[in-house]
Amino acid sequence: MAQKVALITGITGQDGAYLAELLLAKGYEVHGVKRRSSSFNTGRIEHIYQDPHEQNARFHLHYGDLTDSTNLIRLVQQTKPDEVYNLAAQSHVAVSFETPEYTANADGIGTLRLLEAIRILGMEKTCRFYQASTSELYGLVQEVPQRETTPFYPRSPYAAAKLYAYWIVVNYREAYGMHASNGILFNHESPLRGETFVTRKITRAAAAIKLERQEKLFLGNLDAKRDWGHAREYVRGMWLMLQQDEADDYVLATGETTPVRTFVEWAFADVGITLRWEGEGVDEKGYCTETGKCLVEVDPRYFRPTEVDLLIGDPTKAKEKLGWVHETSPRDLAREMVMADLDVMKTAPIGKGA
Ligand code: NDP
Ligand code: GDR
Repeated sequence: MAQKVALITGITGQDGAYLAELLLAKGYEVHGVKRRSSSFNTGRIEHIYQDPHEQNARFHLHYGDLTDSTNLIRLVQQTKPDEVYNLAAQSHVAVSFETPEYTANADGIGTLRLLEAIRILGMEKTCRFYQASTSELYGLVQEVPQRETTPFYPRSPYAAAKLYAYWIVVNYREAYGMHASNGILFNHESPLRGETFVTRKITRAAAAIKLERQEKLFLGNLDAKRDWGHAREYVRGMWLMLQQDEADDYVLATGETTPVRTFVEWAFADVGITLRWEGEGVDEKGYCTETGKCLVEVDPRYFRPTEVDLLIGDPTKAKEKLGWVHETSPRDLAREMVMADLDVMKTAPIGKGA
């Protein structure tokens, strides 16, 4: 069988790194789109980097941006992919309130640009398309657990942009017969998770506080509940979606939900620190040790103008049609991330502003 070619946008992100690893292991030729940055932004894919001068290199990086149509057309034309995975996005929900127009441009219209590039080049019948859709589409709770048929109610500029992307993918499937699928993925984390998402912020801080490199952790809403799975397992689900005879939309989730505050307790327990909730209010104290040292405090600056309170997914369709199941529980995920951050934090800069 001829070697398959994949084009991945968002290659420098958490999912891009795991997906590239998976596809290379399956024998694909992989092309990744990265943005120009004033500093190195390829830390997550260093271990699979191949020198372009090497003969038979199967991993190639290209500069690009979802806000640049001509760039996307050229990349699709040059690489002639069998499968396109659109993972690129301004993916931070809180940041989308600060940069709503850019988020709409990259996450919403960016998806349209990529679909159009495929269509303009006459590849709509040969090139399969994966769209990184999200459980944020469910937003304000309409039904639990959330499944493919649950109505959407986006609660952020990010979710509204992803809603457009979701529907334009469905439309290109119906209008042009494209093999285009939405993966409605619930939160997935890993040691490669971006440092400003809540799980990684917590595991890094627990490790840094244990190593006496940080005094305190400031967080926002501790009562939000999320369905957290392992990113490595979720990228396998993306690939499975594109191997089906028919394109379709699928939820990937664990079916278990956990409050942010429980994740805090787990992470600190994993570094050997037992925390007690001392409450909020005038004497706001947050989470403190038995000796009265308060290590985790709530800072309203991290509250969102509109919040998504509860996410819990029902992955039955993915299990029945794709044979996809998650393996790592949220509890084990937290432990894996903490252990990895204990190593990282021995040498890494702490980083301000997360
Ligand atoms: P990350 O934030 O880790 O990665 C996002 C990637 O997109 C990075 O490579 C980033 O580049 C790139 N990017 C951002 N803006 C642009 C742009 N304008 N043009 C080209 N590339 C761009 O996200 P994840 O890996 O966690 O998520 C992957 C995708 O899945 C995203 O679309 C996200 O919205 C979606 N998603 C994620 C979930 C999760 O829990 N992780 C759940 C559901 C959906 P750079 O490194 O230069 O910033
Ligand atoms: P989310 O992930 O918004 O679900 O989007 P994030 O980890 O940012 O927030 C999860 C929940 O934790 C609460 N929270 C905090 N969040 C951050 N980032 N920082 C804090 O200090 C903090 N304190 C409390 C949040 O309010 C929220 O309720 C992620 C992204 O990967 C999206 O791209 C993806 O689509 C969804 O997951 C599914």
